[in-house]
Amino acid sequence: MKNNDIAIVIPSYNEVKNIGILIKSISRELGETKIIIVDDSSVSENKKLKDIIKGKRNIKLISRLKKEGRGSAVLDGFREVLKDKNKKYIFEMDSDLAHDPKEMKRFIKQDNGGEYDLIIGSRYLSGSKIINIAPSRTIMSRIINKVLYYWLGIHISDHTSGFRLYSRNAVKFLVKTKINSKGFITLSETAYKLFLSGFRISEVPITWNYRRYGKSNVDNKELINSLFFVIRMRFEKVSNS
Ligand SMILES: Nc1nc2c(ncn2[C@@H]2O[C@H](COP(=O)(O)OP(=O)(O)OP(=O)(O)O)[C@@H](O)[C@H]2O)c(=O)[nH]1
Ligand SMILES: [Mg+2]
Repeated sequence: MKNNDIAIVIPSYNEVKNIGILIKSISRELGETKIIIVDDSSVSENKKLKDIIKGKRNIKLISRLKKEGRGSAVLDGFREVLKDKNKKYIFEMDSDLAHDPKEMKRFIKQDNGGEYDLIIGSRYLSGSKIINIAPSRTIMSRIINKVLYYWLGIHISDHTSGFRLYSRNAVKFLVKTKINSKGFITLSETAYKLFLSGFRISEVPITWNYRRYGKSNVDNKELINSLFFVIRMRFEKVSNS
């Protein structure tokens, strides 16, 4: 895998403090790899972001200026990636420093030059670590993940991790598929739809850090709504794709 084959899609909402640190650490790991930031912050926050990335030709900023959900942001990023025919491997990661670019090598190694269509960075494998995160948050996440494991019959340990590596084929499939959710639960919907269509899925252990700055975008209401969404999802299967 050459660095020129890789693109990284990063959703962001009020992450100005984190993004500068993140892009430096990505460039330490992968050099001047293509980065697509899909930002939903307000005009003033977005302007600060523009200043941070000024002059960096490998970074493309898509400014939506309205909070439209993590999932829909990543899909917009995917559409942008596909414009460049060279990009064969597409990472997705959070912008709050929860995901460490140093771990990208592990995904690349696991993929072994294209063995998988989706590799999920899992918080729940042996070798995974969760740092500085309140037990109540992890318990809720674990409950959702257990429900998904049995209910959807897709045997992965972490359906809602936003640190992932996709093949170009998987990304092409996802932008053509009807995706019904918009928030973090899109992560489960995309994994499920790839699974139902026979794409090759695997996981690697990751370390999940609590966000360095800023505040969470997920509230209890979204968590509960997401749980009902995935429960209904099984009945819809691929009929709407
Ligand atoms: N573009 C865009 N990005 C979003 C939106 N909601 C969340 N994000 C980004 O998606 C990533 C995950 O959101 P977080 O708020 O960190 O959710 P979380 O990781 O479950 O929660 P905490 O880390 O506890 O805050 C972060 O990088 C956010 O900036 C959104 O509506 N639009
Ligand atoms: Mg986070």
